[in-house]
Amino acid sequence: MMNNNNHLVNLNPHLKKYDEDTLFHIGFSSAQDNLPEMFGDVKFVCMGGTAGRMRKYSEAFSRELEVEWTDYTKGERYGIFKAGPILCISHGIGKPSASIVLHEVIKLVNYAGCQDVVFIRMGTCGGINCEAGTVVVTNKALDEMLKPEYNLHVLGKLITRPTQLSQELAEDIISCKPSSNNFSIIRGNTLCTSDFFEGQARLDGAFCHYEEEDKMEYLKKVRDAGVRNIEMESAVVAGLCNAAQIKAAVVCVTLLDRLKTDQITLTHDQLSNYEKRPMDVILAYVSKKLGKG
Ligand code: DUR
Repeated sequence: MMNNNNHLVNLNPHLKKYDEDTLFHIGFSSAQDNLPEMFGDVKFVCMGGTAGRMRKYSEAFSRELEVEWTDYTKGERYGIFKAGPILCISHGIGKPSASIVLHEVIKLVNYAGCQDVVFIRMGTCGGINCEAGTVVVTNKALDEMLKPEYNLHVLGKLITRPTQLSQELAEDIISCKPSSNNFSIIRGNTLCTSDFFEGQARLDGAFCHYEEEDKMEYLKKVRDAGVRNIEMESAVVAGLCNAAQIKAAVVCVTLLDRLKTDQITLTHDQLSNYEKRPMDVILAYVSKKLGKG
């Protein structure tokens, strides 16, 4: 029988009709896996692009917080790791990939009966008017028209979900200074696009019908809307967590300043150093929340 632990408000009423819900892309079943036992203690769901990075983050959480580590990865789509009360899951690149895993993870935490869970995207991004390596905590995710909306076609109609993130959680995160505090942490809006090249006004894609001036004109408009970084998943995290009334945050490190360049030319060492920064920030936050700070 299906776990009777549904507690999140606003979730799909049809779910009650299923004796078994197969979470196909992450490889769990509400009837065959004891989700409350496996995941009932989860308080933080951390998400980022690649399985390899989420594995590293989960290993660091486990080491630093001295909590048990488990690799729950089943298939090849998404990596899933647990470090005590922290679930680390990869979401791939872009809104469709992030949306699929978020639907399943929101149902997972619901079936597991997780209480007061927060979702945090820890990612990479392009910066606007800030030095590479800056960590940006998102206020709201904006679409390409600079609206704070996540739009999706459903039954042939466009539906809109708001993408304002929790101010309280963002402030809480920013107030926890990581031990390796040799970088800036700023707040700003995040432009969330459906493409890395033309969608982010790059001049170096396989196709480009606009000029440098057009690119700069758009990026300046973006900057004037309070945008400090550009990535491809924040709107889904914000939109779906708002719909589920789950508190969420987006914490991303900039890999370049898009007002200066388009190509990411960091060395392997620079990249892994920058990629550790969202981790340092969230480790400080989680440590404080768990009373280990
Ligand atoms: N990303 C961007 N734009 C950048 C740098 C990083 O979208 O300029 C993020 C989002 C996406 C992945 O998941 O990293 C693309 O490299």
